[in-house]
Amino acid sequence: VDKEREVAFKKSLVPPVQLEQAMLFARPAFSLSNALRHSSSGIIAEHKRRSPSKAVINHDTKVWEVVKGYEEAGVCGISVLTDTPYFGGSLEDLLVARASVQTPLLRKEFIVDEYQLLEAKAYGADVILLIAAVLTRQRIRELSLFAQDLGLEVLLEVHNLEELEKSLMPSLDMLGVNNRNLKTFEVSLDTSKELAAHIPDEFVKVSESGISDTAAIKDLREYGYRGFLVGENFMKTTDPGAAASG
Ligand code: IGP
Repeated sequence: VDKEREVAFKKSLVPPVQLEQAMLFARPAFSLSNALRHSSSGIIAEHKRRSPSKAVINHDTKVWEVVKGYEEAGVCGISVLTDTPYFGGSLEDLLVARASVQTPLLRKEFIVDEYQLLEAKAYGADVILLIAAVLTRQRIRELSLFAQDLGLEVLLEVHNLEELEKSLMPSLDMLGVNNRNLKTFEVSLDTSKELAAHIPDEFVKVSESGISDTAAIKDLREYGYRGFLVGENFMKTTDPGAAASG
């Protein structure tokens, strides 16, 4: 049954050549890593309706309203969840975001295949996420080189030293430390603090998850972080854009 399902799924996909012909495929990407290097805020704000750890975060606001609000708040980048089963997002959300703002966009997704990178490009992303916990070093290399060829930047996410050491390679642009353990959902900013010294300077350091106030950002900045990925704390309000400008 699994095999049948896989075949049916593959048949339902848009052929790669068609993705490459999408209008957005030809546009030059915005650089998130440069935006972070030159910004004093460093905020990457996320569009997130729900998550495995919190059933409902925000089902009321529209994608375009949220991302426009974020852009007006002056964020460096916007992360758009495209995963449906766990986060209730979609590629359509990414497309709407792309039509609404000129800010670098991250496709937030569990990426395991080159096809998803073609999708990311065709739907207007500038940056893709690779999660070290679910990829071998070989796959990280292949996927990041493929992304680079498409003109997409790569944010590589780690949660511990082992994942970090296995992942370091020149084809990555940004190193993200996830403060949330994806298995236990436990959040601790100490994860970012402990790993900071092990991340070489050529990578822009990003701290992800559980960031709830400016004091935390100030603290993380001392450890060399230039990017701060914030989802829930903005999305749980009725006006995420206003929360991001606060
Ligand atoms: C945002 P938070 O705690 O501010 O809502 O976290 C972001 O870091 C989180 O959504 C995230 C994520 C991920 C989601 C980090 N890595 C990987 C899905 C997959």
